[in-house]
Amino acid sequence: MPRLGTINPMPVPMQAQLTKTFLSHFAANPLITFAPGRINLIGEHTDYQEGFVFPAAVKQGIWVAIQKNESPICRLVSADFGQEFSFDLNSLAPKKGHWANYIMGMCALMRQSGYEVKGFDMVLAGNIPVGSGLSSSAALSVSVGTAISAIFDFGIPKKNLALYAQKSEHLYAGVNCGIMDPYASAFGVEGKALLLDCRSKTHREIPVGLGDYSLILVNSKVKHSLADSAYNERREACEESVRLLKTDFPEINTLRDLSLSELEMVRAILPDALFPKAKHVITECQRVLQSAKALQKGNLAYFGSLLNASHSSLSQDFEVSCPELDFLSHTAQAKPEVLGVRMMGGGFGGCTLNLVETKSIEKFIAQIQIAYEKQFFKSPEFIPVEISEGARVI
Ligand code: GAF
Repeated sequence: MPRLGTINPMPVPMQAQLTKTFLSHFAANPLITFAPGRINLIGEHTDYQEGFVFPAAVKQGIWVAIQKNESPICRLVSADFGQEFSFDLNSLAPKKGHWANYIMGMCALMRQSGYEVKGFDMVLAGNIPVGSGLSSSAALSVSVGTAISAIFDFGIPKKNLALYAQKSEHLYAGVNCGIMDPYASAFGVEGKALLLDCRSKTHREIPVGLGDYSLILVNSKVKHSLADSAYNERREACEESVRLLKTDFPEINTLRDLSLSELEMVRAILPDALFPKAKHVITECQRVLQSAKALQKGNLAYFGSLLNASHSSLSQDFEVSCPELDFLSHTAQAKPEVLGVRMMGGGFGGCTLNLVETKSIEKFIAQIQIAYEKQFFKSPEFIPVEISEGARVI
């Protein structure tokens, strides 16, 4: 079995723990894979409208240990949950809310594409902070896909793994997500963000040079229970706008195909609830392209202002923020050592992404912590961002 070179090996305690857990449940040494979570510099709720996004892989992620077991049964152990689960490859059906759905979904999608997935034993472990919105589900699916492809020598291209992970999330978890998260997990590059065109599904790597500034995530530690259904509703709202706008613009396929001035020309076509959401998608796509240019020119002040504008648009026009994220953004935006802040990911909880002067980070952490605790009676979590490599066999 070819094993790819070791890049950024997983922390030894994690690797040792995974191998130990594997050996205590199954015989023989497993093959190990890793796939990271992701941040998104800018470009939210644009991927499912075939727009632009600007994500990057992070150092935290999901490890998978796997071996074949010459049967139709897949036996799983989650080291984090201390749980076991098994399923038969001949009767794959989602089990509401279960973590094993992501593994079953990947198997189902691979088999539908003609790959003869057979039984395996698998142990899973991860270090993505819970509820942070760093996309642990995409990391899980991509790590599992990488592992299955490697032990059965399928050689599945990364793009296909990302597409299976997206489809698996639709069919097995009920979230009609876009391609961004699994794509970033699969293709991530150390020190670079991916300027991804979600229509062509191709990307350009853009170095993230931040000079005297650093990126830090502030985890609000909230996840609102209706987040998944609200996400699907936002996607449907965009699709409804496209259906209505096609009367005047028959050539458009998604909101990405429209400029803001075109949208404003036909404002009356859209109900009041839909217009600001369509406006968000169109302006956010522009902000992504402007951000990539700003980063390439080293214009961090402008990049920061685009982050702030993205937050306002997500909060006021797209309505996917929440009081905790608005508070964290507004409090941080008011600080002179902060160039820009916005909520990150699907919304309704998770993290803000902050561009902060490196030498002032300790002060920033102390002040945000006090302010957040005073307002919400809970502590936020601060997560430094290290832009890292994508999925790999270890
Ligand atoms: C979630 C989804 F999974 C992504 O596809 C994307 O739409 C994001 O929310 C919002 O930008 O992470």
